[in-house]
Amino acid sequence: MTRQTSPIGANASLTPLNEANLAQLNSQVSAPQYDRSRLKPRIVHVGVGGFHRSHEAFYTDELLRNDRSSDWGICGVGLREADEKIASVLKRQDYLYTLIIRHPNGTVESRVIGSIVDFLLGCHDPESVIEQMASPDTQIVSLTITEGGYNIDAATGEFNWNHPDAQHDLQNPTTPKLVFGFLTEALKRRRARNLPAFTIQSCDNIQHNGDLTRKTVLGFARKQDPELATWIESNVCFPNAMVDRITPVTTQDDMDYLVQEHQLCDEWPVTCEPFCQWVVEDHFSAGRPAWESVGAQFVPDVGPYEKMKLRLLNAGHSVLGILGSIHGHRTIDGCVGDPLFATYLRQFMDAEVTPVLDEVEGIDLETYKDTLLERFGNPNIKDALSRICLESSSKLPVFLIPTIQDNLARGGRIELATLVIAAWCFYSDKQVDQHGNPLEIIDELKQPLHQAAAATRKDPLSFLEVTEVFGDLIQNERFTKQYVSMVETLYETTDIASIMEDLLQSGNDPN
Ligand code: CS2
Repeated sequence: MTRQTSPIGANASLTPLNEANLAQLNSQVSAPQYDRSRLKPRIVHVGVGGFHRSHEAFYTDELLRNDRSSDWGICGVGLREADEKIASVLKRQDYLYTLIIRHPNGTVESRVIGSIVDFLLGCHDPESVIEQMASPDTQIVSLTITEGGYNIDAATGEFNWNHPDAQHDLQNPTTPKLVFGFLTEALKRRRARNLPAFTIQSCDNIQHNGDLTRKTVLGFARKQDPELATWIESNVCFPNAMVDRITPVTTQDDMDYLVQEHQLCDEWPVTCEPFCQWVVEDHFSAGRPAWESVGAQFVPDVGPYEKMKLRLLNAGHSVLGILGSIHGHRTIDGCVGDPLFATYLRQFMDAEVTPVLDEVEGIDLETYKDTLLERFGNPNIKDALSRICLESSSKLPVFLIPTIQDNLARGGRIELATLVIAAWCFYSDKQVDQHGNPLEIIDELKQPLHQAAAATRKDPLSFLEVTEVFGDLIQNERFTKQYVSMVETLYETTDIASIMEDLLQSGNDPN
């Protein structure tokens, strides 16, 4: 086989990543040895971001490497115009990409993942996506659509049917925009064709992600065809799952690393930490890969695992993300390298989160928290706070606000979490750190949050009036009293570190 070289003339020995070049890769790059041509797109995955590529696609690649008889391939799907880039990069690379696993001690593993075998763009060709989902090959449709993709209004806890895309999908079921529209139409066709249902498997950071997906898909189906809804109810499984692997945004440095170390030209590799966890409920409508043979855990009830991970890891990220951004930190490892932030995070976990968690079988919470701090501190994972703070309006109602609510209900401590809400108000209002450097805020609710936050001087509770984020938190006097005093101090001093220090001090105070 002749090696295809890169058109970049300056470095004639650069190898572009594609199927034809797999056998020629530098021996330090671990390439799939299995025959990709016999894989079937049995999994359709919606949302092929970094996380899917470091997690489900990685587990599936590992399985294919270990079991040559397995033919579980993945067809990636993007639904938005923003997915055009990943669609074209993956196509050029025969759907291959490199996973760069960076260990804390500096060891780096580069591994080409081969489990994705196709990619479709729903925004350009919805029919192709619906038909792929409706194909007899498809046994699982999995989703990484982000917390916001579930479109839940925190004020009601329900799907927001007023969303223009939801209205569009109900009126145009064969050209949908939202994943729920695609799923409903595909299931409708499977039922009409007497094909078995597929499993819908959420891989997002949401408590009871499967149950929530089920509720929304049933809602869509009911509004169109109640009999279809009944069929879905008895045929489609929606396993809940806890997913975990820290996956920062890919940077130019990642691409340069592959070029320099391995003469490999990958247009969109993914970097991640070595840690990886997937805990899934074992309800599948039409079979599943033997992911347990490559480390996934199948359990009867994922609830306690999900809650532990969302409330400690994801909320921990948000605590560092918002407080750290105001302080002027840029990355998660930068934050935990600062003793004040590391201590604050640990106290938040110990004093406010641990008391509201349930027993988690086989997990010692103290060890779990120690491991989180080590993972966050991995100096080779430069996880930017801008990624963590991205779409905070759909993260905090899942990661942090429920802990405040639980503690309000049980008379537990709320101070450390409340400062994060007060700081988020300041962050949304000022949009700069305390040194005046601009903060890059990407959030669907950026404008309404900014407006509400900017009115704080006149009405200290104005930020909490964004009820689609805060629900009825504004009604709780204990919370609002604490919140107002923190907002006032923050606006007066703008010194987040000294407020954090004071809180830690008062938390240690025996009185
Ligand atoms: C992060 C997550 O988005 C966030 O704010 O907390 O992406 C986190 O890195 C992953 O859930 C880790 O499994």
